[in-house]
Amino acid sequence: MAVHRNADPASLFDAARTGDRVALPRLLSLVERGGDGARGVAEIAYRSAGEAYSIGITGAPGAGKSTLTDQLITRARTRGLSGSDQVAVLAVDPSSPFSGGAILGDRVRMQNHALDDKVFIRSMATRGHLGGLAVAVPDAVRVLSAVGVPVVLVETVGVGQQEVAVAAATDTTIVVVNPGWGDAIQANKAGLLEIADLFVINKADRPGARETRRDLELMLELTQLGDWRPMIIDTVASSGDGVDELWTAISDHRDHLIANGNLERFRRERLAREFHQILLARVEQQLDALLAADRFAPLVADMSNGTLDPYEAADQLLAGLFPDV
Ligand SMILES: Nc1nc2c(ncn2[C@@H]2O[C@H](COP(=O)(O)OP(=O)(O)OP(=O)(O)O)[C@@H](O)[C@H]2O)c(=O)[nH]1
Ligand SMILES: [Mg+2]
Repeated sequence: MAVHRNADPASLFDAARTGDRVALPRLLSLVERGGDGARGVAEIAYRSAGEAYSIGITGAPGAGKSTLTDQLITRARTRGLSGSDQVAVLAVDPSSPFSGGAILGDRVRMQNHALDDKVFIRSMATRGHLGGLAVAVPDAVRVLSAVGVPVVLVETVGVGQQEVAVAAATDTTIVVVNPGWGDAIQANKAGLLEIADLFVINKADRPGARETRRDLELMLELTQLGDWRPMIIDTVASSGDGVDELWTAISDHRDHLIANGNLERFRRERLAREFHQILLARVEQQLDALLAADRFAPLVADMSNGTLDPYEAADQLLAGLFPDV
């Protein structure tokens, strides 16, 4: 089915569900761009019960995330999760102003699947989306889910707080470290330890994998764990060694989440966080509007001549914004 450039979200969804390769990128562009277009897409995506299972892959720059993701695509195609064989990848680059396929390195690394029509690869950056990537990426996963994609891999560079939050907003989160002194400690500092469901020591063909495992185990000893103890898996992504074990571990983690009801519970908690992000962004917009309307200036004048303190001023302003609270 050919889709008109200015097609509405509903027809784009219909087309994407029948496998239209143009409609899906268009939907994701709308999500990324934010504004009214994104709202129209979200409205449909939220109402369509999808079953996508999301897997986050994060770690330091160059850790081998894309090479590993490429291997995981193959596992998703051949072994699936609950029998499915389709897979989508979102390669998230918060620092990039480009999107829609501009991350060259990632693309090259996943080239093996370029001609496979059951594999959908998409790069993502934030543009106008209210709430930023922390909301845009889950929205994108929801769109993929709504069009029937069963497995979504989300690759993010685990450097800033925002990126870590994006990686954590998946059903199974994989943290990739490398052998060598201090790598696990760096990951801990970046806040990656607490979000990991699985650790991968990639480039295990290099010396130091045993030491890195020991570091991770030591740090896990010192961490308050829930009822899931993160597994540690050695891989050589460039040859595929250990990737079958990793796929099994992903599947085990998923089974565990389903068995104890945590899959639904964690998804609900993530929704609550997204909702919070959206509200925060909206309130900030309202404040900016007030600022533009010059509601601040008289208050600041009163503060500077000593007739008003900023706390009282905030009370006054907020009472105007939220009269019922
Ligand atoms: N020796 C060795 N090299 C690897 C392995 N996995 C990946 N590499 C190499 O490491 C380099 C970085 O790999 P990428 O997959 O691009 O790493 P990345 O984490 O996606 O990098 P960014 O997206 O730039 O953060 C490439 O040259 C890979 O070929 C491995 O298991 N062993
Ligand atoms: Mg990469």
